[in-house]
Amino acid sequence: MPLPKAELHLHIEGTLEPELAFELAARNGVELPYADTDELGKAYQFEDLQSFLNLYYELMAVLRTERDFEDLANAYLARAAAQGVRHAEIFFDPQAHTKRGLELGTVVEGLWRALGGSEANHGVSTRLIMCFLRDDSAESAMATLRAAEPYLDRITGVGLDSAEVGHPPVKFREVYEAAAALGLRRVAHAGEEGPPAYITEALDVLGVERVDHGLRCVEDPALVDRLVRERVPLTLCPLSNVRLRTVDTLADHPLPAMLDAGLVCTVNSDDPAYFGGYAGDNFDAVRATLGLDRERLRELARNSFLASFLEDDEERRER
Ligand code: ES4
Ligand code: ZN
Repeated sequence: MPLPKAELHLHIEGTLEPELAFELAARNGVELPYADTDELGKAYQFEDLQSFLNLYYELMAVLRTERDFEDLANAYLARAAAQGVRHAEIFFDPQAHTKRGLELGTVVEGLWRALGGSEANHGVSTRLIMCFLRDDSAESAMATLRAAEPYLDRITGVGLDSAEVGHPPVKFREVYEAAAALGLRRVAHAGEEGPPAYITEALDVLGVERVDHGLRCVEDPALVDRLVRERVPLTLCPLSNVRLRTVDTLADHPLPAMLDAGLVCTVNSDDPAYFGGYAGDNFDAVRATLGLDRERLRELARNSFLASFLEDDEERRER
């Protein structure tokens, strides 16, 4: 039995497996610039975040209808459940779809067809977090927030993702203020490729409750002290860090030192179809390569529920 865990850092578009990409391409008459899954597979060698994002956005072209988003989410939920995920807080990128001409409603309704039945069908409770693309303008993010207002009964929070360097959190100050005023929870990617100062800014300017990645905090001891003191959860993604060359090898990952320092770490999969594994695979990898013992793995799983946006009574029921 895999350890029960919550997944807090998962881009639903990043769960698009090559086989499903080709199936949806055929269903929708979308032409992919790859002959088959073998040829596509060769495109999964990434240099950095941007080289991954290029493929990630390219393959999204196959997602066209509510049913596509439903199938995508159901495929993820089934895989996650098999790896012990009992609760998933799922990111999606509205602008990546609306800029291709899709309606926001197609995305949200399609995802909801799967998420609405997830507890019954997969034994996984869910929350939906919409992310703003930080390499798009703040105006576009604000327009996206406004367009999402009819769907806010289905959306728990907002996040910030895509190309980090050169797009500091402060760019989205007003958007996050407006999101908070709507009662939305707030998270943001920070300190993946960007500097530790972006983590501080996400906390102080955007008011985030969790930091996605947050890996580069280790370069700033004063920031680590603060994150420990304030018990700010970090949603780490070890296999993602290896594939995007944020760390040299998994053996070099600072997770053990971060746990020893008292940081509230969680282990997540980010974009599992691209980075070589789902949540359980990430747990297995850190156990095998970083030598984390049972107690540490249980701490990671416990942290994942404590850092989730489940209410206290729901949290007890999940475990
Ligand atoms: C992402 Cl790994 C990562 N970082 C930033 N933005 C993203 N969107 C999807 N995956
Ligand atoms: Zn991410």
